[in-house]
Amino acid sequence: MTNQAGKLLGNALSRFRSVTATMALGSAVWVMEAAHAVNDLPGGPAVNQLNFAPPATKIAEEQHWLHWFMMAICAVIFVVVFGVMFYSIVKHRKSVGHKAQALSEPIWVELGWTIIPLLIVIGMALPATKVLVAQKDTTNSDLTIKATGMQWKWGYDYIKGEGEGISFLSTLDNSHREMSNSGNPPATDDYLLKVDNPLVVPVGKKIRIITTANDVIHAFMVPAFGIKQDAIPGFVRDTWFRAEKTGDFYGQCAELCGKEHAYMPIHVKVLSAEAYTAWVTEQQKAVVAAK
Ligand SMILES: [Cu+2]
Repeated sequence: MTNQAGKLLGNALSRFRSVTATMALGSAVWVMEAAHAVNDLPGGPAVNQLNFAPPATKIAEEQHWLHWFMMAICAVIFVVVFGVMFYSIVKHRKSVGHKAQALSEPIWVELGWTIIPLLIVIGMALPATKVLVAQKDTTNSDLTIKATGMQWKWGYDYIKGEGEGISFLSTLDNSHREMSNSGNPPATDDYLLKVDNPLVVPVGKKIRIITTANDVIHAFMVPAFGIKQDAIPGFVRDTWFRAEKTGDFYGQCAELCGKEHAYMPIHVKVLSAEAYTAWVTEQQKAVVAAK
């Protein structure tokens, strides 16, 4: 009986060992494959990305600056406050003979710990408010485009400016849908970010994006432009960007909107002024041909 139990235990152990070995090998292969096959996507996510997306607008640049500015202030406060605290705790501990002192709440301490944090908060709020106000200023745009969130695609209507009247839907590219459905997608740089019709805009122009939705709340987000605006059914919200360089920039719906929330990417193609004019002409020709 004991012999049998020992045998069973031995079998179980060796099976466990081979399963863990296979798992370790499998994950090592997976990590290596991923590291070799997926590359950074310019204008989109990068492999092992830790920081924000490289900025493509002035606003996004200022957001980065603010982020690191605040981070530095918080880090300094953290080190100073905890440094003084732990120094005091260790240096003046009871076991080395220190006794608690009765304090009469000196006024200079109270003033100090009220005024200094107040100044720090003001110092942080001023530059933040400046950027926030600039972010919300959608006046004097060169181009106005309405982005309508739908389960699960985006509709773009060029409302004002060059290209007025152009209107199309932008959905996930079918090949990416198939990759996702397969349950084992191959390593792809722009996985689930490829669309049939990207949003096309000219470089260096102020683009106002009006957001709304047809069904549930979605959100229009393009990290490289530093924009993220809810698209709410029955409401109109707006945001703006001025791309500093041409290229492809990627974003996604940023408000959980249902089972295919991950399948409504945003691809913005920023073209030179001439290329944009050519694109507009081509689009308008297509509209005339369709009539
Ligand atoms: Cu959505």
